[in-house]
Amino acid sequence: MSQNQRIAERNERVKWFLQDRFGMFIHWGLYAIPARGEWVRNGERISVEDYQPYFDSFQPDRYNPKEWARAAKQAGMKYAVLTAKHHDGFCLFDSQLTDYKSTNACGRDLVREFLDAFREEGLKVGLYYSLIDWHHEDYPAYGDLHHPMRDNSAYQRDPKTFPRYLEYMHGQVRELLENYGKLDIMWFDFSYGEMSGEKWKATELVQMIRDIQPHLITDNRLEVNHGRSSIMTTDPSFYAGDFASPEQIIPTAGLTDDEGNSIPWEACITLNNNWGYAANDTTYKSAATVIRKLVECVSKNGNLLLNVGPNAQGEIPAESLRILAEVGEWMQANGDSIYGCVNADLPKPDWGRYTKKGNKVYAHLLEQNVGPIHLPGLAGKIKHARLLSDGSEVFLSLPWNAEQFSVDAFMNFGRPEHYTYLL
Ligand code: FUL
Repeated sequence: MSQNQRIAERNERVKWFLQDRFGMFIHWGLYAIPARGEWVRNGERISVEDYQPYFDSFQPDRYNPKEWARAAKQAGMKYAVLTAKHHDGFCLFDSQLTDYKSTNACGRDLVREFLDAFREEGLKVGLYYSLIDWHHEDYPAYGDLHHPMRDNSAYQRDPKTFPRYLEYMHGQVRELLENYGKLDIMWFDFSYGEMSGEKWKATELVQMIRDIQPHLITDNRLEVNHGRSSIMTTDPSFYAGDFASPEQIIPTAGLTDDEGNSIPWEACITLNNNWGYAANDTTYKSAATVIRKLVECVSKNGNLLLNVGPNAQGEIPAESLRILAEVGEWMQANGDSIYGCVNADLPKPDWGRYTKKGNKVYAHLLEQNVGPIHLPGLAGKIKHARLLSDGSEVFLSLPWNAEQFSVDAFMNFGRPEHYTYLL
């Protein structure tokens, strides 16, 4: 298959993804109990034995994924990705290949319940699957790579049996593909050092995906690590995935391939400073900040996957829900400027950003009190301008064909700080 054909097939697969633009990332697992983030076991060098009590006492009685799904939908999100297995190796699904799974801990297949609930709300569904596994005895000690864990003998594993781990890992991906209905995304995480690509038997893995669920899209981390997640390989075999996955950053100018063509990408960003639940982390982003980030992603042809970290009871933290609801209010009124929108191919205005759909340009005024608004690149092209949220006309102090108009009139109405103008 030629490179062009591969790109054409990828473009076909990612159509819905580029349309949907906004998704929910959910990091949930045993680490919600210590409540210090999902890296706690590695970061604090907790041995397998000392981590075991979290498995023994994991009873998320308030887990009601229907509520999660409603919160995501109301926020304007169109898809969601749940950690089926994070680096600690705990499986939130009923794998036949391990005992280290939620059905043994709390008697529930958390992944199946998640999938049922989100599909019922009409959302697309994805599963995060960690390539790294700190629990599996055939997985090399992660400390051999870039973490001090190698000094901890209780933690270390003999890496000689790595092929067995690969069988396990491929087997689990097969279980997810075969036993859980139609999935929309497999979100692999992550490669590092020489552990990338064929070290994971990535070609085989992706072939299995194509054979079982050909429509399904994957991120690029079978090939790259989280620091390099904005990069898409130019490897002609293309197993690296369908979209790039920049982490906690929004690429300055979007992402392109070697030929300068835009590639699909999704920035994954936390709502506070942690992926997994962290009880003391109150550094939440405001709804306005989330909206800005979403607009910025879309204005550069990207998606936003916004993370929440449910607690050990199975609830999304109240503050996260509050922010999501506020984002949802904005999306309710302004979603047209997000879904299916792309880069407007206009100079970036200093007051905000443009997004675009067909012959409509959405002007997102992100700064307050900026005075007369200049519309770079739009001189003579505007037929009319409306406030997207209610359709009212935008008062223009200058003729339609001018490059600037005044929005002072809107500043005094006590409307939210973020306006979307439909031009
Ligand atoms: C990283 C992981 O190590 C983090 O825990 C988190 O899952 C993030 C999305 O990817 O690489």
